[in-house]
Amino acid sequence: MNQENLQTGKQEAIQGFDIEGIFLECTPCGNGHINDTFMMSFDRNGETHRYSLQHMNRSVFKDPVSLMNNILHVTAYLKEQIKAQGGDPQRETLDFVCAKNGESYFVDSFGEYWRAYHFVEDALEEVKDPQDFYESAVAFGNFQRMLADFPADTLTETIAGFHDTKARFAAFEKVVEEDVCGRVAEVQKEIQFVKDRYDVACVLGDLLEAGELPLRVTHNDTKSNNVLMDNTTGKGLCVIDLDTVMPGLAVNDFGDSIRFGASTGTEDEKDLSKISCDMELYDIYTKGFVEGCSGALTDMEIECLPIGAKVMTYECGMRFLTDYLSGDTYFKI
Ligand code: ADP
Ligand code: GN1
Ligand code: MG
Repeated sequence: MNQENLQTGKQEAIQGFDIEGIFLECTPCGNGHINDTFMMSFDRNGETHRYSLQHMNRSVFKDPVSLMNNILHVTAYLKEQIKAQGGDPQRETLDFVCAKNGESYFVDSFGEYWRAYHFVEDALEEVKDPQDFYESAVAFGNFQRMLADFPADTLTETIAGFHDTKARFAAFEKVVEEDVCGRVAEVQKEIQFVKDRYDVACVLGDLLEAGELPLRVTHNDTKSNNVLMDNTTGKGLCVIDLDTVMPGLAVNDFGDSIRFGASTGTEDEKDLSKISCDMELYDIYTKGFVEGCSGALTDMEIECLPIGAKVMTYECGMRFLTDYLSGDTYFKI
């Protein structure tokens, strides 16, 4: 969607949700790679109320209505669990605002889909130190524990084969062969790196097929900026970015957090000598995640956690490389 249409669609969306009060402002927010996120505020009787407004990425999520149904069911289920534990269901999971027509999403005049959530106040997505990282692990572990009995067959697969690393490998090989942007020659070393590790692409899929790892309802995008940390308690408060909640592997949820959070550098660091896996952070996260899952993980899952870290790191690198070779069409970079 071009910038001009996005701005027009955004203005329509601001009016499209069932929010009382006088509109104050709408500013870009967050640093996600997929959706366009804004923070909008309204004045109601002299008090400012904030919301996150998101334009859903239609080229990534082909069926936004089913996606919103997933989120509707998952958040309703989580709210019951949170209430039962004495928590605050308005803050501890995403709480969305309906459009004026009663739907959970708004469609603008370009046919683009928008949604609005109550903004989670007094919380930050930033993991500043090992203790925060531990708390984010507990939050992702808890998330999985709370969804342990969720009826998985009611969820639509929002991105087919999202963590099917073997299928990702096949897609990667195809773009290398096609070389539509003429970029293959300059990244030979990286391409070879991926090709030399085909066994990493297969290992978890094979274990799943053999019935050695269970399919669970998982988050599937567990980088630490997808959990908001409570400014007051320092605990992981609200797991966000629920677009990819669907059946998956617990070890992948673990692994993606390690990929992102136990790295000694940021995701887009160009000086690769700065990048390694901090094993202290690795241990801290493992402790938090296993505690958060509260005994729900099988022995085999626990044994495979390190493999999950390797697979998710490999897969994500391969996906970014695939996107580079395709002309940067998927990730916002
Ligand atoms: P993406 O799929 O693009 O990563 P996210 O759903 O993760 O989109 O949202 C992007 C960012 O917007 C988050 O990292 C967070 O900073 C902010 N955000 C989204 N929803 C909320 C919310 N309800 N309350 C507070 N911040 C939010
Ligand atoms: C994307 O949406 P965001 O920025 O939280 C991507 C993840 C990647 C991640 C890498 C739906 O996550 O799979 O691991 O970028 N999400 C989707 O930063 O593709
Ligand atoms: Mg995100």
